[in-house]
Amino acid sequence: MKKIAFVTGATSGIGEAIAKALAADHSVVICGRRKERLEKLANELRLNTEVFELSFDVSDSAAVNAAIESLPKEWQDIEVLINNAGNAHGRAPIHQGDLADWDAMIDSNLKGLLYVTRAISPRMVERKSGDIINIGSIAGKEVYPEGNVYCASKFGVDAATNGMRMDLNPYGIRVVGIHPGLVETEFSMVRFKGDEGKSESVYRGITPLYAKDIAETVKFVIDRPPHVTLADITIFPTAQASSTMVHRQS
Ligand code: NDP
Ligand code: 8X3
Repeated sequence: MKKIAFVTGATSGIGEAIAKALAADHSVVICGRRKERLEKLANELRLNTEVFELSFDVSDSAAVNAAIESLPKEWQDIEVLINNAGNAHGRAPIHQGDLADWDAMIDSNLKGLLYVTRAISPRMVERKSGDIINIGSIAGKEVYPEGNVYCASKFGVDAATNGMRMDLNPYGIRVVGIHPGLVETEFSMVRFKGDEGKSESVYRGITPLYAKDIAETVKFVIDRPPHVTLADITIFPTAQASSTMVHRQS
């Protein structure tokens, strides 16, 4: 068995690309709620490596613990944890926000990341070894209008990442925050609840980042020698300069 990587949100977009990139030199645990997608990805990855599928909702702490406890013994020593699962749900001014959307974002993006880390990190501490890579967002560095709660969830991820790095520092565990700008995935279709027009407009007139760009960054981070931690990385498409400044060709 190769070193084990555990990737949340592997059924789509950035997580799927990370699982594919890591499969070259890791055994991978792939996670997500959609079982058919997990199965399809597992069949593809099994051509290159050992794969274990875990279907659970990261926002359900009991389900997170049950899933991780269900791992066979030989899969329990996870060396690389990629906390990627998450989404934006809606985009609205604060006085019109939808409470169910708010709960989904805080519960999955922030609490889910914490639940998974709480379940996996003790064995890293015991072994004094491991990498934890949290996929934050530029939305966790700069707020933007109508991004309120999504931004708050990602600011939370940034704070939690920096806190984890301190707490795990005595054990030689590397903790990394990767904060992408606009990446073309299913993200905007989820955010805008299947509205293709709104979703496409997010990437109109630019060459966005692609999931593979983030996966290559993750691979680069992991492949640094053990004394090097790339603690905090913001990655934009070249057309983007900040959360609110994007140069679009008309
Ligand atoms: P996608 O919608 O393509 O993928 C989201 C993934 O997260 C899916 O695999 C989904 O799996 C999983 N997921 C969402 N909620 C849950 C949950 N409650 N429990 C388990 N899994 C969940 O979007 P991206 O790939 O773009 O997003 C991945 C991460 O990157 C997110 O954290 C997002 O905030 C972040 N990000 C994205 C950017 C972008 O522009 N696309 C920019 C910056 C950050 P399933 O539905 O099967 O459970
Ligand atoms: C996703 C990037 O700018 O849509 O985290 O919030 S943005």
